[in-house]
This record gives sequence, structure tokens and C-alpha cells, in this order.
Amino acid sequence: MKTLVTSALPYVNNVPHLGNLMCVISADVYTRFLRLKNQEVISVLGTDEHGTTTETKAIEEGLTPKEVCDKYYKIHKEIYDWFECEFDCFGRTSSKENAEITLDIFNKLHKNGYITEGIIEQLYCEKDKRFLADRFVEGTCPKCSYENARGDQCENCGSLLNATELVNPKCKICKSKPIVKQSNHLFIDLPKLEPELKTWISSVESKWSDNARTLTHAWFKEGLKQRCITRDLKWGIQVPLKGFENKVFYSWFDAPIGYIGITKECRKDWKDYWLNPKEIKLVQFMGKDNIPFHTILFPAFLIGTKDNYTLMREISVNEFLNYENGQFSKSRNLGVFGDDAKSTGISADVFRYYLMINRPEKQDTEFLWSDFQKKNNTELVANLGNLVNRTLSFLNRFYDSTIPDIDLNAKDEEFLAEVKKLETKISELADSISIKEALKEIMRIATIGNRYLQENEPWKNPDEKRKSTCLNVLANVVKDLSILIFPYMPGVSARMQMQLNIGQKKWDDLGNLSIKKNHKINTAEILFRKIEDEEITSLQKEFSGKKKENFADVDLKTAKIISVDDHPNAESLYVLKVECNGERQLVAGLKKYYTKEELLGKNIVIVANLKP
Ligand code: B3M
Ligand code: ZN
Repeated sequence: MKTLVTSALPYVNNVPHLGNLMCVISADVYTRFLRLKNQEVISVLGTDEHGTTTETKAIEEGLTPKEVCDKYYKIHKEIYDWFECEFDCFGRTSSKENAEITLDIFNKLHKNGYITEGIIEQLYCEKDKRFLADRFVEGTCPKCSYENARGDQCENCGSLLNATELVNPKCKICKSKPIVKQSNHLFIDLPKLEPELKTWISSVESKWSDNARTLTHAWFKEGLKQRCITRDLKWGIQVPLKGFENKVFYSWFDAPIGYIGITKECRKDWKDYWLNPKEIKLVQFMGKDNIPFHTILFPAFLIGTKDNYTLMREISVNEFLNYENGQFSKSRNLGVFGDDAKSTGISADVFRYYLMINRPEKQDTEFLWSDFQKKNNTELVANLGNLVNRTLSFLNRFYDSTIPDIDLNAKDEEFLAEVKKLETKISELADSISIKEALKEIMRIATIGNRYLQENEPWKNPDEKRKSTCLNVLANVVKDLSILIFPYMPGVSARMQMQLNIGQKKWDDLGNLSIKKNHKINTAEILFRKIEDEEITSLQKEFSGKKKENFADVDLKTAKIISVDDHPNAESLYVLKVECNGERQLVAGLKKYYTKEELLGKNIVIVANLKP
């Protein structure tokens, strides 16, 4: 059985923040686990490029949608590379391959009678002269009264909405109130597909996360409805039917199909993965707002073709990561975004560790700099780093970097058995995608390793046998840790294996005491550095939502000079009174350049928003 891993395709129009990276990194960790275990796996990621979000960004940046996609696709790719996320396929939903597959799927759905036509009332902005699909509208959620609900979904209660349901809708471009206008559209007939969907769901849901199961059942309980799959937009895949020439597919139609399109873009053997349900285990990672698209809509598109598509078997849904008790916001410079993580001077591995140990698996979690510092200093520096560094330094110092003899006693056996037990547990947790729990157990091995080191005190133990055995055993435990930590911190894992002077190891090398007497190791080097208080305070400040001063923030105004006096205490300064929406006093170093008479009565430009 081969595994196909996907991570929700991030919208291309935004720079992803650490919360968005949660699911991408999770998918990467899981894929690396499978690879360590010598399982066959490919992973798929790419950018979700069609739809209104891209069109909005294009308007904002004065570019064409295509130019926006080209620009941000590159930015996304660089960010995932920096975070050491390796995907076998990294592509785009706007590729020609995706258009081909999307059209093929649509044509089959149409031929098989799963597409219906209907007129929908849509919001139309008379000022901007355009239909306002989904995200161009904001308003109050009809279900929970949240005031900033989007046209397609309320972020507060998670309900999927039609823009016309919003109470008090506003056009996002110009803030005016849109009118309701009629437009002809295509729908996927979910009620007709319901029996087949239900059969499929009951065959796989036992492996789904709770949140995925609950939400999917809620949809059935409410009754499946016809869902519109077309939009009055230009940027997208054109609908191939007469009378629909000016419409494109809704981006949520071609985005999940994009997983297939991207695989085709990158691999000739794409059919071996996507049209091979018996041999392929499809595992999908996403944030909680993406659930119904993956448990109902995407499977419905595939089932309706009557082709033999590979359907999802396992799903891992993360809740949200908040930033310092609020939301990430690029426009308000709030939170760490992929492109500024580099500038923090903190390594990608440490970010990956923090995100995974803080993974919102059952409920939302917080990114807190104070917690980040604490976990780095206590868990990485004082626990894992300490064990590795002390073990290897003692070997450098006492045994000239050569692994000494081993002679296990009952206590050593007991310790090794404990390690082994944890490794078995970690293996099971990794298989069931309990990424956070697995990491906690890995860190537990470091904890008991430190305890074992402390008990044996090789730095002062007069018993030579004890001393050498302890360091031999710990060199092997460090080797195990270097393997276990690889999915989370690949860079750290490589450095540990380099210091141990061993090649890249696999899961099978766990627990086998394969580092033997006379093996030469390299010089120990520090793996993690402590993060000091000042550093954390300055990072907190940098990403606190305070705008960095830039030219656009300077408030320039014209003012008329009404009096000029010498400054009582400074030779080069004048005290000016100016008229600028009322009287203001300024102090200016103009004395060297102008006489009082020259200045009096002049109109000048002042910076009006400096602190007094
Ligand atoms: N781009 C939504 C999101 O990033 C959407 C996911 C598509 S997955 C096919 O949350
Ligand atoms: Zn408008």
C-alpha cells in the first residue's frame, strides 16, 4: 500500500503566516515519518490560484491575476523551502493540467446527470459594476451574528453561507451596499449523490478526526443541497457550456481537483496514485474550515464521474493557531509571516518544533513569544541539547572521541527497555497522525536519558565499566533521538548524525545499539542556543502590530509661519509658531540658513504627526 499525502492548497494571494504553515508542516512531518519507515509515499502541495481573492489582490497591486499568481507562487515556494517542507509535487491550480482534469471531471458529472442549472440571486455592486462573489462581501452572520462574516463562510461559527444570506452586506471593494441581481449558474446535485457519499463515508470515517466526523454528520443532518459551482468572474477555468461563456468554475471546484492536477503537472505516473483506490491510501491535512470541501464536495465530484478515483481515507484537521491571543494580520503587521521568519535569527527547526509541540489538534492554541522562549530554553536547550552535547563532549574528552566498551547491568537493561517502549509508542502515535503526542514522547526519551546520565555520573564515576557503558549506551540513545527527531527537525537530525559520524539512519536502526566499540565520533557542537529575555522582548515588539514607520505614515501638512523667536537655550534653533488648523509651536534648526524676516509669513511643509 502506497500513501498519497496532501496538504490544503494555500491561497496564492497571501503570504502564509505560522498558522497557515501548521498544516503544511504537519503534512511534511507525517510524510517524513512514513519515509523513515521505508514506506512508499508521495506528498502534494501547491497554490490555490483562482477566484476572487486573486482578483482582489490584482486590483490592489495593479497587476493582472496571472502576474499576481506568478509573483506569489514564488514567494510561497521560497517559504516552504525555508521551513524545510519537501513536497514531491509542488504546483498550481492554474496549470493547464488542472484545467484538463477539471473539465474532464465536469463533463462526466454533466453527462452522468449530476449537474443542474438554476438562477441565483447574487449580490451586485452597482458602483464597481460587478457581481460580488463570496469574499467580495462582508456582513453579519445570520446564524451567530458575528459582524465580520465573509460571503462564503463565517469564521466565527464555521457555517457555510451564501452571500445573499448576510445581514447588512457590504461590498468589500468600496464598502457600499450591494443590490441583489439574478444570474444563471450550474450546481452539483449533492442530494442525488447522497446515497453513494454515505456508503463511502461509513467505510472510512472510523479513521477520521472527531472534528471532521462531527461536521460532516451535521451536514447530512441539515440535508445536502444543490451547491453552486460557477461564478461570474474572469479569472478561472472557463465553463465549457453554451450560455455560460462569461463564467468560470468556483475556485472550490477546481482547487481540490488541483491535488490531482498538481500531481499530473509533476509526475507521469499520476494515474497510479489518483485512479488506484485499492493500492493508495489518501491522507489529507487541512485546517478546520476546509472540512466539508474534503469530506463531501470533493468526494462528490469524484464519485459522480463514475471513474475509479482514489478517495480520501484519513483526514487530519487542525484547529487554529492564534497569535498572542488574537489573529494574525499581515496588514496590521501582527504575527510572524513566512517571509519574515528568516529575519528573526531563529532557525526553521526551532519554529517547526514549537509549531508541532503546540499543534492545535483538539482546540485552538496560541503562539506566545514568552512560551516560545520557555520551550526553546527548557525543552530544546536544557533537555535534548543538553543530553546530546554532554554525551558527545564526554566521549570527546574521556575517550578521545572513540566509543568505549559496553557491559550492561540490570539497570542499563531497564533503561533501554524503557526507551524501547517509548519508541514503540511513538511509532503507533505517528501512524495515527498524533503528531504532537509523538513529539512529547520523543522528548521524554531525552528526559530519561538525562536522568540516566545523572545517575551514572560518568564525569566522576571511579568505576570505569560504569562510565564507559553509560556513554556507549547514551551514544546509541542519541542516535535513536536523531532518527526520531528527523520528521520534526531535519536540520538538527542531520547535525546530530554528523556529530555521531554516522550516515542517515532509518526507523529500523532504532534500539539496535549499532554504534559499537571503537567507532570514532566527531567533535560535539552546540545544537540549540538559548533565547535571552532582551531578544524575546524585541521580537515581541517587532511583530506586535505596531507599524514600522515608513514614508506613507508621515503626515505632511502645509503651515504658515506666524512668529519666529530665538530658542532660549540653543544657539542654532528658532522657536516657530505656525498656523495649521490652529496654532502650533515648532522648534527648528534653521538659524544657520534663514533670517527671522525671511521666514516670517512663509508657507512651509511640516510633519504633523511627530510626538510633541
Ligand atoms: N485555499 C482554503 C484555505 O487555504 C483553500 C484550500 C484549498 S484546498 C483544496 O484555507
Ligand atoms: Zn462596490
